[in-house]
Amino acid sequence: MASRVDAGAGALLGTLLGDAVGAPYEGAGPTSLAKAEERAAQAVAAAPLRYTDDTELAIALGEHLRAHPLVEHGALAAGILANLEPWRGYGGGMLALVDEWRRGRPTDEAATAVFPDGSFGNGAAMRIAPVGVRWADEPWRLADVAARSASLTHAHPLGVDAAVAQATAVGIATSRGRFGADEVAYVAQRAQQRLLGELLRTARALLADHEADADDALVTVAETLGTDVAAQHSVPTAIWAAAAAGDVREAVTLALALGGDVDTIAAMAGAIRGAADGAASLPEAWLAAVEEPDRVRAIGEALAHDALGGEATS
Ligand code: F2R
Ligand code: MG
Ligand code: MG
Repeated sequence: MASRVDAGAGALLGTLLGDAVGAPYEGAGPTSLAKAEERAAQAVAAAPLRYTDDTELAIALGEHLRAHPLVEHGALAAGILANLEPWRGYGGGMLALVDEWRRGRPTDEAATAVFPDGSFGNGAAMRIAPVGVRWADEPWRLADVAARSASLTHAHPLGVDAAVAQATAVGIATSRGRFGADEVAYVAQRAQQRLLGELLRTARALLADHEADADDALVTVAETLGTDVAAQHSVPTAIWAAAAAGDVREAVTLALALGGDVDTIAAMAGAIRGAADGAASLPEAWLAAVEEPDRVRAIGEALAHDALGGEATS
């Protein structure tokens, strides 16, 4: 089993690798595993690989959690604004929301200014790995902090609950050092929203049919769970991919084969698998190809240290 510090680094670096290797193929249709492996190799060969909003927001949240382990909306919004580079490819609702913050709108009002019932995009879930690392040993606090992080930008009940599910997956992968069918069942049991719980249970059932080289089964997964930007679809799909894969490289390759919101599904699956297997399991060639691996690794390691007894101030 990976050390806790290595698991923390693995979760954050898994986010970065999945995002950066998947980004060139965001929006692509499903493809074979063989083609997906080719695509991953092509992406890595085109180094330096840029990360997108998924990692930029995970960095902002991770840095925020060092000072505010329980999440403070005003400070998190300020951290997101300070870090934000719009060219990295943000959701339209997210960009409209940050404009509301810039205009001085209170964060609780801004959360429902763009979509009256809040966003159910996967933006809160894709950035949540730092919460899973920081609160891996305290599942109730983990859920509470993940929900507070999500509700700043993705206030729809499905946007919040899917972010909690993704954080729970990273947390259980961190504390158990594994992520398989039992862990998917654990995450599904904790879902509050009926639709999300059903899709997570379906993801668990689909694992029983998965064979490592079966392209037809992948099409079934993509069609049954969904690969679009809605959190209730892409989070169960990422959780399936993490449990079906043997390591981060395979999880990212599965996301490439599934198609759709590839960078985000790969980032979320990569975070879970990276937490389970640790940073030592990550492909060196991929780490050498991506932007800012040292900064991202340091955040994951620091959060793991905090979880093991560092200062918690608010
Ligand atoms: N935005 C992208 N990719 C497109 C641009 C990439 C291109 N390469 C470029 O550089 O321009 N990817 C990123 O966005 C996704 C995360 O989005 P997030 O943060 O959740 O944004 P948003 O806008 O809140 O939600 C996304 C869309 O979902 C629909 N939606 C959400 N809530 C809704 C509601 N209550 N009612 C109706 N529709 C709702 C809307 O269409 C939102 O725009 C990730 O893929 C990330 O990689
Ligand atoms: Mg993205
Ligand atoms: Mg995406």
